[in-house]
Amino acid sequence: MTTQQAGNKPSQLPDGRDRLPPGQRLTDGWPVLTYGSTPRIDLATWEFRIFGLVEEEKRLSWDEFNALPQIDTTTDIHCVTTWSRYDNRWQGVRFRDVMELVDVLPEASEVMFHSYGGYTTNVPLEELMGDDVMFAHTHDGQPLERDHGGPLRGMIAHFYFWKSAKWVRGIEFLPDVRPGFWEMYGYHIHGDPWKEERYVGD
Ligand SMILES: Nc1nc2c(c(=O)[nH]1)N[C@H]1C(S)=C(S)[C@@H](COP(=O)(O)O)O[C@H]1N2
Ligand SMILES: [Mo]
Repeated sequence: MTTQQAGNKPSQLPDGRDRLPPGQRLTDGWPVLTYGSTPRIDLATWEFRIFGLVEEEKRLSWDEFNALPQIDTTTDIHCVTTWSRYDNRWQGVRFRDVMELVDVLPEASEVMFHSYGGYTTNVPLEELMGDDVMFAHTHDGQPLERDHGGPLRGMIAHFYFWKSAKWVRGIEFLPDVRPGFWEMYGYHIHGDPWKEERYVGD
């Protein structure tokens, strides 16, 4: 991994926090971090399921998903293994716009992301309402590579990158906090990089 030049890049976020969270270092490359193997996904049978605490469950085909309003946004990646990568340009669909397709029951407070291959990760619902919380199919102008989660991955810039589920295939609304895959194996249940919520006990 090479070190990215921090030179011309803004070093603070609009709210005054350091752009680079504590204990992180910049990289130009984009490492692949997958537990297990990359699933093979056929777009003809690809399906996105919205379920759990919803009035009525909903399933979307690839075409239906891509017919949703599209956004274009640029975010930083922060991996818990300490690499960060600035200025990733993503295109895809905002989380809020997916959620709007169903009536979420009032008792829902948490979301579990589910992936092809069995990976899961949990995030509090209220922390998914931001403009740049999305499902991405395009990175830096190219269709997302399979190893990086193509055809579709979650992208949540304000958490460590394990919260951004590759090969995402559904969201489940839940009444309480349940640990996802890495959260069950000792990663922090919340995962805020600026608070260094890396592992259990941090
Ligand atoms: N489905 C799935 N999503 C996943 C993972 C995984 O193993 N499976 N790894 C997570 C972790 S720990 C990280 S750091 C990022 C890595 O994404 P990348 O391989 O595109 O860099 O994906 C996250 N999403
Ligand atoms: Mo990670």
